[in-house]
Amino acid sequence: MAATDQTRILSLYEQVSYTSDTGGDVPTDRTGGLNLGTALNIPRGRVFSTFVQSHRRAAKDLCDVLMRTSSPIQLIELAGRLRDRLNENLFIYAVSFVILHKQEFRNLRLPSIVEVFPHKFVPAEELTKMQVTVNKLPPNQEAQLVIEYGPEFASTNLKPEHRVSYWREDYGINSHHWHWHLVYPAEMDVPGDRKGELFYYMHQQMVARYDMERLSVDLNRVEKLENWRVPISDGYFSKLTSNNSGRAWGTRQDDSLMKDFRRTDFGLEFIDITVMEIWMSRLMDAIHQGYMINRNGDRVPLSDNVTTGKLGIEILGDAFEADASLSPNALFYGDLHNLGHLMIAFTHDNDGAHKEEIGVMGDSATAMRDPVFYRWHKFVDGIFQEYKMTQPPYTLEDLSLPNVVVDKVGVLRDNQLNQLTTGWNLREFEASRGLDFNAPNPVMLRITHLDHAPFNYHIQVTNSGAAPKKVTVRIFIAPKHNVRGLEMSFMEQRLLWSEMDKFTETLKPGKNQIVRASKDSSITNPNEFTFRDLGPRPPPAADGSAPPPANNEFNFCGCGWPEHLLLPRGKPEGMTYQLFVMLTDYEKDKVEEPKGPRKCANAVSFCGILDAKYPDKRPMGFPFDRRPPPILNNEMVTSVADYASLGNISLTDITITFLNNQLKK
Ligand code: CUO
Repeated sequence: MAATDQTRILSLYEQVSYTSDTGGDVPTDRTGGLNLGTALNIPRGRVFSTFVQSHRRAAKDLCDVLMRTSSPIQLIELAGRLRDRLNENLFIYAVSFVILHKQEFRNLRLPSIVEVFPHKFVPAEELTKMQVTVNKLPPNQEAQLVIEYGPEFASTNLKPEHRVSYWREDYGINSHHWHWHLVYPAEMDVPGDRKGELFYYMHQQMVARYDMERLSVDLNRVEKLENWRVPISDGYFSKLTSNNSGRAWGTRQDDSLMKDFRRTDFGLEFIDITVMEIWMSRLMDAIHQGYMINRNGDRVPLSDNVTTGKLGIEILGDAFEADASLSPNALFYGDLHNLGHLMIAFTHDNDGAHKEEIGVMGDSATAMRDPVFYRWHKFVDGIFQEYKMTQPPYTLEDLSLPNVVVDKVGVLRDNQLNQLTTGWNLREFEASRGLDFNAPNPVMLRITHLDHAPFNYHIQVTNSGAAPKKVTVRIFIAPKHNVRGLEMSFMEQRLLWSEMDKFTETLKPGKNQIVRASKDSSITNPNEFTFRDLGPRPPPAADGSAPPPANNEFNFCGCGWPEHLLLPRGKPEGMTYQLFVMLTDYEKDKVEEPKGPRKCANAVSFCGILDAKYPDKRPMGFPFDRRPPPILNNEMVTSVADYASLGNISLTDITITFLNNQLKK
């Protein structure tokens, strides 16, 4: 790839909100006579929401045009012509979509969304204060311009929910969520292996991790939002702006009610809560009858025990998310998840009487900041779990692996066994890439975030077979005790298990020692690329030595859980978690993949692999996605320890201690 393509792509992302044009009719000379369909219907300065069907339509219309370009130069040229005419958020979404989904552009990297839209991550007040500082600077004055943000974020600690603000408002999880919905968009006709199932699993895991975090700060697990006719107890005030002119996101007072949707500015039909309840009821009927009904009136069976065709969870995920192009019957099963986001995002102004903007629940880059996000997604997950409970428990054959015994497992950090630590760390972004401060120097943004000291898993395994054996290693953690301090039953703990890593190993006959670094996790994205990372490379040093390698040569597409939140916070006095390690037979897990180099293969567990199949044949979440068998190895199964009675599974207590200071890494 020519470096200039990457550099020129960056110019499309820079200060995208600050072009002067306010939209309107696009003269044909600017579009080259292109038909942009409904893409121009979303005004500049307004929120673009993939939860709104007409916005998805606009994105599809724009992406269809941009996908016809066949080289970076063509894309840069065409997108450059359209940039100041289109809604800024839609524009960035569409250009990013094309870069990710078109084979020819795979070597291009996306800059961090934090730098593209800083106002979606940092309160307007902080940005304005910086602008005032810059304005007061005498001409040519050199000054360090840094906006500090966190760790208290938008909270006061007066309300229990504020204890986890640092987590909900973390830049990394919000950036991950934006990327995930870009990689797996609804109604964009992109091939995505097991997309509906991944929608279920990735969001289930986000809720599991949120619950782990809540237990770290002595909060009970989040409650699902399934009664839409009672007030939502927790309000949310993001203090962010939705555009560069200072327009605020909608807010939600404590104890607000969801109301029938009556806005005309989002191109939607009016939607009643009653209709949402009917859709929920139809999904539940399908789950308990064991099939959905397609548009022809035929039955579409729902089962995860299939050898061909889609798993039931995938069909259900497509219908529920919803993706009208994949749902068996979008008219009948509706658009429940997406419209839930919207109804919640408009509790403050459901009919537009106050001309207020949508709340943060309406944008995938901001939704995870709001406590209600997790209540809504726990409801969504509850429906999926209702389905999972209809599936037969895994059998001894599914769960065990003959001739393989895990002898010992431990995690090591600085030679300390099973003692992990978390604390605070800092990450810098360049705010002046997205916002024009008219400053002499770059304006930096320094965000405080939770982090952990890196560690290694050490796993001792005996292969008593005569031949080498290829296995999949599956690692999860969960808190050992509930909020009352009691050990949990299998079913109470089941949905807390959070995937930490999944990888393959070949065991030689006899003893084996597996060492795996935490930073290699299959769920995480090791880094967010800044403009600087992706920009022109520095010239060779004066002594002729080569410049440091550019950070953009890694296999990376932006999707993935932030590496710094791989571990839950834990407690200052230490908190006990259980580490669950399971080895399964690779011959049963493997998936035949198309040949060719893998691209975007970071974070496969949550993000899959572009242009390839999801690389694990088992249902996602295995083995915790189903209830346990009543009896295993002649013993009743009551807790996870009963799974660990199998030789290929091991359970280890570890302690996570929150140091509450700057972490030394
Ligand atoms: Cu990702 Cu509801 O799907 O936020």
